[in-house]
Amino acid sequence: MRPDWDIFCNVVDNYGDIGVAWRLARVLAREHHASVRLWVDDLEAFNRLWPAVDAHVAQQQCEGVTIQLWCAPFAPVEPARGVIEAFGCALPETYLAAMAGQTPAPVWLNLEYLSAEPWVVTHHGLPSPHPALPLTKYFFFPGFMPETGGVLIEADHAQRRAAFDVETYWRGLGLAARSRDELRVSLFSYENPALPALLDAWLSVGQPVTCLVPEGRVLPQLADWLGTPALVAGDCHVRQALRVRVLPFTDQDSYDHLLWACDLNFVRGEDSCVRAQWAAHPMVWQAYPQNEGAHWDKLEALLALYLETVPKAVADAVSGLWHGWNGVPGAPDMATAWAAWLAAQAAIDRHAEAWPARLARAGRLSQKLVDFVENGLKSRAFSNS
Ligand code: TRH
Repeated sequence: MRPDWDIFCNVVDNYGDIGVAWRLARVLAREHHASVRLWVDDLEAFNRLWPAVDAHVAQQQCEGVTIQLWCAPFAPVEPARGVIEAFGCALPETYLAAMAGQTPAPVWLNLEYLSAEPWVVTHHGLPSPHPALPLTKYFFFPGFMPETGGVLIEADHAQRRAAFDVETYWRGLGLAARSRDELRVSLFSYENPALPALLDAWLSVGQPVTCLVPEGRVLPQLADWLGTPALVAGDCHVRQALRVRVLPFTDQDSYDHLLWACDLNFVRGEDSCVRAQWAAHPMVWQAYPQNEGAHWDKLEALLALYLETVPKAVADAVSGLWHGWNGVPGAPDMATAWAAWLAAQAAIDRHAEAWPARLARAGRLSQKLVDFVENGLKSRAFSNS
């Protein structure tokens, strides 16, 4: 039977491409009762964030989704009703030809990267006709405004977060309950020149900080600062009031738990940034670094939106720390930025708690995709009749 969705994902680097594609596939299958095929060219990366996926099996079922290894040559299949190429990965030529042969042709979407930049509103949904085939691709932009494609979220996220028992979580990690003035911080980041200065700032303030670091790219730099040859999951190092603990890279749902438990989350890229916003705790975002500081525009756009309604002193404290962490020219040094952030912490907490209500106004990406495809297929059926 013709599936509802084919999602194509080419894992470029890191985990964001597969992270978004997998989250979307799960939501479409579970909440929209859709039949979903997810084509992924790197099952090893997939297995890291969803260990139930077997990296050695070319076709498998997981969470109601059919997972297919995407490899060349591409065997003929009947294309789905809605076809998503995630982040501009080019579809196989034979698959495109099969799409062109269908009546009605599938609704074909390029799912773009999330951005808060204002131009997203006018670019969302724009068509791009194929140069040779009778097919049109539409640019689908996730975003923070109702006029965009919205953001990814599960319908039951708020209930699950409310039911989450933080003390049980800490016990599961082998940690005692948080002491009164202790800060628990998660740190998911790329290599970052600002890291040593942040750690120095934590040490010099002297407030107890427990820093929980999922395995990944930042570990060599962290090991350098700690003066240890290497770090692996399970390692714990204490320097005065700072405790650094390396966590195993977990599945996506368990990573949410870490975000829900911590007082402050350092996140990066796209998916973890959105999850930290839904977690309703303060966050610091490291934008995916691009040439010539192009990512700083994205950073400014999100800051402008995120801080739209907060008093200037609080906004300055948040943006100072984000700027410092992202190496924005003219940013305050990390010691100054951290002191300002601490001084505004209570107000930042309140803002983070209120933010998901604003975020929800953007609408749910999965629902908007479903509507876009249904409307597209209806109008095609109409014009063919
Ligand atoms: O891994 P990333 O840096 O991905 C990036 C960005 O998406 C960027 O925009 C893109 O251009 C680039 O990839 C190619 O960060 P991101 O987007 O937060 O994705 C990480 C995923 O990993 C996310 O789905 C959460 C998940 N994750 C886990 O499942 N377990 C973990 O322990 C951790 C730390 C993350």
